[in-house]
Amino acid sequence: MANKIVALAGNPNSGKTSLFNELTGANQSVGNWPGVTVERKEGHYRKDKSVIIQDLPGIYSLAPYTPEEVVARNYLLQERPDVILNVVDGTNLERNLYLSLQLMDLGIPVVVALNMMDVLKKQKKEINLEKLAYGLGIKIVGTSAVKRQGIDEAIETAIKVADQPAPQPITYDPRLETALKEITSIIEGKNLLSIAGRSVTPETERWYSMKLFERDAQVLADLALTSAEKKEIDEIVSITEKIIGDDSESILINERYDYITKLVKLCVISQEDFKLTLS
Ligand code: BGO
Repeated sequence: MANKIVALAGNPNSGKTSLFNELTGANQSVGNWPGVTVERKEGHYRKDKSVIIQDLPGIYSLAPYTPEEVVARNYLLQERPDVILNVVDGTNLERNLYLSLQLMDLGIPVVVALNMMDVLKKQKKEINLEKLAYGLGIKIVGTSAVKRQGIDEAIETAIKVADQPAPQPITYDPRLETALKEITSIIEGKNLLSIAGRSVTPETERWYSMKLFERDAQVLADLALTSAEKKEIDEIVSITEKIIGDDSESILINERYDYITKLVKLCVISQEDFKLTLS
């Protein structure tokens, strides 16, 4: 059976290193990502050596602004691991889920390891994992990396999910969705200049459409588009900006945060809230 590649992705301080160490034990190698001084760690799952775990740098977003974001994003786009195990700090849910929503748009299966469950317990907070999983449309496993809880379940869930289709992306404001569909119809099947022999596929077209909507210069340069096609995309983006009344990057940021805020309200119960409703 071929090796499975699990990429560990998450915000800085979400507990990714702790989880990686627990998963791999001594089976790890450390180097640098090509061209940058960002540490690269890879290892094998200690219970199944055919599973390769690729630790990605801690990031808040898949924008191409910091060296860490560039490394993580290029790896996910070019290497396309079998599954992403997204480590989420449960005590900082909104900020962490912002990355999760972006990872879900890549067309790669995703599982969330909802970490710091022990801290949440101390804070007398509870997250309804079933509701959260339902709201995101992906599997979620509660973990505590320092207490060594839930770690094997998280990776084993990821290994199973690796053979399943990628998650259905969250759908946003219909005006944004219409723009994304229009961009998709222009770019489907287009060749990617950065990866020989690869093109925009049904799995990746949403990601590329979203990035073009954000006017991501790297993606624009990567797609073999004619100047007429580029102009058409620019018009779609400009019209949508006018209709919604915001710039395209902010439209996407706000849509993601609105979705997350509503979801978190439904899923997080604090004992303080419970006392308030009783009094
Ligand atoms: C320090 N529970 C708790 N309670 N802590 C956790 C958990 C968890 O589930 N997971 C991780 N941590 P990284 P990134 C530290 O280092 O794995 C802690 O950036 C300290 N250090 O132990 O490094 C973990 O790789 C001194 O905490 O995260 C670490 O994603 C005092 O969260 C921190 C207190 O974990 C970040 C904590 C000298």
